[in-house]
Amino acid sequence: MTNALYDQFFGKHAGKETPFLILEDGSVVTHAEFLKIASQLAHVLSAIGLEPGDRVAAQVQKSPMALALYGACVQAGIVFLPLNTAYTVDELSYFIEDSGAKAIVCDGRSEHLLAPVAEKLAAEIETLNADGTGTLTDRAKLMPTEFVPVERTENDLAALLYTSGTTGRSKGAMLTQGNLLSNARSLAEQWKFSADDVLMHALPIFHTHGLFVATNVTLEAGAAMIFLSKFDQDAVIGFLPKATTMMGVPTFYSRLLQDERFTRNLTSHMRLFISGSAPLLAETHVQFEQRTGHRILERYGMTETSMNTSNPYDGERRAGTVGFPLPGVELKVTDPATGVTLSQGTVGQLEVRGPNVFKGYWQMPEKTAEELREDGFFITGDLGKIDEDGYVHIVGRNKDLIISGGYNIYPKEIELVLDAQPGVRESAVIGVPHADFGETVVGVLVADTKTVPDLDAILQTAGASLARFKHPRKLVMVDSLPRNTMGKVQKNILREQYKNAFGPA
Ligand code: MLC
Ligand code: AMP
Repeated sequence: MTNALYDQFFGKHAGKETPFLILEDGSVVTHAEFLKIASQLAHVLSAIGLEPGDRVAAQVQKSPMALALYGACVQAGIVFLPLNTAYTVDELSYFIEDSGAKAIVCDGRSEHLLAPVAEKLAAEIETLNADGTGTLTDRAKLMPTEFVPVERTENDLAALLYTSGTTGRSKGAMLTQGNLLSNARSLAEQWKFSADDVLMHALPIFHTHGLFVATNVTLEAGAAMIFLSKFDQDAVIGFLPKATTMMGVPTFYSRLLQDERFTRNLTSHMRLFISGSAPLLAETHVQFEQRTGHRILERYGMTETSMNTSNPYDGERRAGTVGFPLPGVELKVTDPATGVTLSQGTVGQLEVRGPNVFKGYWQMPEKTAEELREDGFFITGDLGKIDEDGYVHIVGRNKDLIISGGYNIYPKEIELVLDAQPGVRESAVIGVPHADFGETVVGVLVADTKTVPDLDAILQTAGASLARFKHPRKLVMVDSLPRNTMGKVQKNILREQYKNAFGPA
């Protein structure tokens, strides 16, 4: 029987009484205990009637049980579909229906909201609350603590992670066992993770960063994580003396730099700080080194590809760059119009190929064909160049995307909501610099000639269907939107115009 993901990340830790999760209350879940919980959950998934390849959609708060659900899916051959806890029912319904999930796991407080979706799909619904209680846990407790893992090949799906599309319709990125395995192995090696490491884990576990980069690397190395329920500055600073490494989005590091308790002394024992998911300002990199003596290691990845590049562990970590392609990952810079490879130093679109690159978008062959070439290169939508020393620089995006505090926001999705509001003729949504979140959302509205839009009411209505982090932080009225000769809205002009909306850029 083979299930390489199980063997590598879970099975090999059977019986190991070393810490895996160190929790905020000081309690510890060992590797062996974690595997037992995951096995019990795998039994529940089987008892529900889930077959290998079925999808489990989970919108649950971060907890050891929530993480063990991922482990359970790996063992039972189920495709894990984690969902942002900020999503509204409207947003969730789409993901759950599109994936055809056979089971939904949610907080007890959302059960009544998701019950109609579950009914429509004839899906089982189980609850898992932030404190670890719920129907899922009740059932798991009655189950055996060992589960014979289901056979899986490296080409079988392990997870479905939704990423929004430029048309406003989200796409499910199909990640295989092989994608996750190869990436975690490579990262653990590059970043020299060992069983002695303790990772500060303050990221959410519904995205690639917190779930696959942080967790899989820790599991690969047999290391431990300080598993905080969220990024809480006091908790991070309080627990840092117990950590050896940290992973975070740039907002984590810029927030820590604002805290006078975050000193050279506090961080002197740390081995490594890693940043990704959004651009780390060179300025933050420099300030961080001045304050702590550590050079943050910046890496670059995506939901569809996991990690593509990384600054070196031993060599120079160059501020404002994302380092070199990981071993086995090919990266080229191409002309967006022709796909022809450009010469070194020229800015173009970044394309990547390797064992890390996903299998395609769930039930969207046309979208897959648009972005994943037949020869295996994936068109990332990021713009960049490779410098004379081989470092990759990301200089912009060829996709209409805002990244706020590490969360992706697709303007089209918000524009569709704004356009439907009374008094709005049309809208354009842009990202502008923001000191805390890196970028934040501004909605530019053109009024209908007959009605005057009520901006407060618009924000409130938008809030009913869009997750809070997607809400425009500012709405402005203009007479008309700037357009080019083709009639396309020139968002670059708007971005320039509103770049200081939240203070000097
Ligand atoms: C929370 N809010 C946000 C937000 N996070 N708004 C915009 N952008 C965000 N990222 C909302 C809250 O709901 C709240 O609403 C208000 O903003 C202020 O909240 P806060 O207390 O300041 O936020 P906080 O809870 O501290 O969260 C901020 C954060 C969090 C940066 C810690 O967003 C975070 O953990 N981000 C990490 C995202 C991540 O893991 N991305 C990886 C994607 S994978 P109100 O109602 O109070 O105003 C990927 C691939 C790769 O990209 O390469 O890794
Ligand atoms: P997601 O779709 O959430 O996985 O986000 C992936 C996107 O995040 C990439 O396409 C990049 O635009 C961005 N990203 C990730 N890491 C970095 C980084 N280190 N620097 C700049 N952008 C990054």
